[in-house]
Amino acid sequence: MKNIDSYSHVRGESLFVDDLITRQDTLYGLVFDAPVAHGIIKHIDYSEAENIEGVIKIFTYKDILGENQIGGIIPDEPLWAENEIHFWGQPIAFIVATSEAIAKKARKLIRIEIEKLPAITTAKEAKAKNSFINAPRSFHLGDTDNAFAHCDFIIEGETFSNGQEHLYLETQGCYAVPMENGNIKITSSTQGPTSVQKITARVLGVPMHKIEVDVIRLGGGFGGKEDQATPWAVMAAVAVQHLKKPVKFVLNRHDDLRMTGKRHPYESTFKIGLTKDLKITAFEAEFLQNSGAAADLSPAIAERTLFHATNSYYIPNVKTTVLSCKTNLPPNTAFRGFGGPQGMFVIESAIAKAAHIIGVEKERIQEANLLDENDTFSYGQIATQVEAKNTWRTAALNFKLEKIENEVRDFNAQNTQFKKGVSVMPITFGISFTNTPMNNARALVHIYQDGSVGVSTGAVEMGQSVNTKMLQVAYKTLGIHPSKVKLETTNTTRVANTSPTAASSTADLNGKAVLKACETLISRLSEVAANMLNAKASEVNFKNDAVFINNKKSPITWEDVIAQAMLDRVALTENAHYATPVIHFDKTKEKGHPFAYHVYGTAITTTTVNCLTGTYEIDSVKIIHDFGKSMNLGIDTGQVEGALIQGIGWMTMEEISYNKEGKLLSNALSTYKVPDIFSVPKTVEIAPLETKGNDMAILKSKAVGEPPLMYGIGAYFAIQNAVKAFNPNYEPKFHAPFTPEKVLMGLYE
Ligand code: MTE
Ligand code: LUZ
Ligand code: MOS
Repeated sequence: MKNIDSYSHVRGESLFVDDLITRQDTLYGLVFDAPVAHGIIKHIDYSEAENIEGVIKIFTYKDILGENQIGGIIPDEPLWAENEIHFWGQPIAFIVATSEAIAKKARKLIRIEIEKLPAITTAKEAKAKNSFINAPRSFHLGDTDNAFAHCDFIIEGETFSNGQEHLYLETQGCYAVPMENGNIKITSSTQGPTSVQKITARVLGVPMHKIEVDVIRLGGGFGGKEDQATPWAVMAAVAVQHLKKPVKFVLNRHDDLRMTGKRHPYESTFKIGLTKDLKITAFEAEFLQNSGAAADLSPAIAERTLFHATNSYYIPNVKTTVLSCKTNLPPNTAFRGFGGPQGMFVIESAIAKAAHIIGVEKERIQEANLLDENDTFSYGQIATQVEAKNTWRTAALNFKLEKIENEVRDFNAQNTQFKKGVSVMPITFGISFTNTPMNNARALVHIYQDGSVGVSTGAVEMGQSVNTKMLQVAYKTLGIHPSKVKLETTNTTRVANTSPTAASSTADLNGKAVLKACETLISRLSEVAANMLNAKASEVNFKNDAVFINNKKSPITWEDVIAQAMLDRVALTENAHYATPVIHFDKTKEKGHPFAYHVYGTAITTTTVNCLTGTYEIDSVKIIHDFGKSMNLGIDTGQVEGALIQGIGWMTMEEISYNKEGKLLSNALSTYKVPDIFSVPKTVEIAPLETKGNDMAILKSKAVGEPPLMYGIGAYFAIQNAVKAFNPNYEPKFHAPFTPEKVLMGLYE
């Protein structure tokens, strides 16, 4: 089944926030933000700006009737700065005018005097100055000290992975409209409608029921709208509360790039110990997370770094620590993989360095340490239904890894200007919010009296096609034609108290709720149909828009049963709640069973480096991916492709750059390079692994949104191998992204 939005997308008919028909008295918002990264506000003069014709009001923290506080996990972030500024781009005021152009003109006329303070821009600097978001976290397994004492090889090193801009096609935005009695309806481009509702209520000082949040769909989120869609919606709502007029606020690309956080840059150190037979017996790592100026989701992201610090390997002795370092950058936030990729880059770097020093191929160490059934993760969960070795071996066999390696060797022996490199990248990713209480969802299913169906869930459609999957669950369970099912917008009045659409778990959590609701409706309708046909309810079965008795088609249709149910006064609406069973985690011990299951896979990447220029191409990426039993292979393959390219972008070309003063230099698409059609590997092959599937996954179809991003890490090491093939003096460095500039330096160092 195709994505149900594809027709309206292609015709340009799909609605996003900026497409909404606005009320004629709509006003437009624009943020006035900090022009330095750290400082004390001495004086602000709004008078000139306020005097422009068409400027209605400029809002500051003084206009907040509730709390000036938007922090989610930790209350450490004001909506608008009060006296101190903590990052370049921090919102200070909100200009509301009759047009965007007027608001822009006004913004230029605001005069601000700031006493500058020194800015911290790197995690290392923050650590040196004891500037942290919260206390460090550590995971322990076994005894690393003892294990290192018995190792044949001990290798230490350091790594850096840079941030990443989400670059959702649709920038952040919202439209807030006053309703009666002080109620406000906000249409927001958010992954977290409940967060928007809750934080808006807090800042406005009103109960949550006064705020309705509606989400049609997002033009991409990638984690960037899990927490950071909220401030804009709250600002618009504050203005609505005062002015009683609708306010629309869609950020332009420059403002969005400057004011929003990104993937966290990490500076990390590692120590890895191996025995002669290439078994990794000990691993220690310290991760310095550049959290930015406020917590946002950083503590949860830091936690996931620890969960994925050993990737697909079983290491019996592990000690990992993460420090969320407070700097003067915009608060960094969720981004596909959520700290997992940053952790996995470090263990892969450690293995690469060990391989280089020991003088073996990296793959030999990787393969010797792949996770097996019943191995223990450092957080105490026992690995089951493990497919690490299976995906590795299937990839090696099906894609002829040995042949690829030989061809690369031959090519390199015959060529000097061009060198090829190959890498193998296994992934293991845990599915569930690591914060156990968040693993729940609800669905509201209405069967209308003509037999058509409306489904509401807490899931937000952001291009990942979750609505299509929800529709599949509903029509299959109800036994009706897909055209009878409609997915409603995501709305807090229909489905409340939702977790954000995140952690790749949306289809699992909301899908299980849809399944439950539909099953309850079917059992009720079975009684109705049984009465109509003088049969037993247990003999009734709904299929192809008809009623079957003992699998024999009866003359009664779906519509007939619905009509009878109306006459019998049987409820045609069901609301279901699903909470993931089994999972738990004890933060005091840092042990438990946090994940419903894991997703596995292995990618083989080949690249060609031009050793004259340092430029490179990714020749091919061949992947064996564990989809479980995919409920929609077209959509799931699309997710793997998109995530792979996003991962390659992070590892090779996307270079976020701030200057020493904390000003974003890569502040436009002319200075920030994302993968385009020309940087896509010439060959991408994705094959599903044959497995039994997992019962905790919706219809045994495993979560797919985030895990494949980490295949992109393979590109880094493939390029590194090509550099090694050209320059025998090259000392491997682990400093992503591996841009052509860095490749060139490596080729000639
Ligand atoms: N795919 C598209 N097209 N657009 C997106 O914004 N976000 C990713 C992934 N795939 C995203 C996407 C992220 S970060 C997550 S967590 C998952 O989708 C969320 O959706 P799911 O839980 O339904 O997989
Ligand atoms: N968001 C979150 C996430 O709040 N908790 C998580 O565990 C998570 N994991 C991945 C992506 N987003
Ligand atoms: Mo995805 S980082 O969980 O939004």
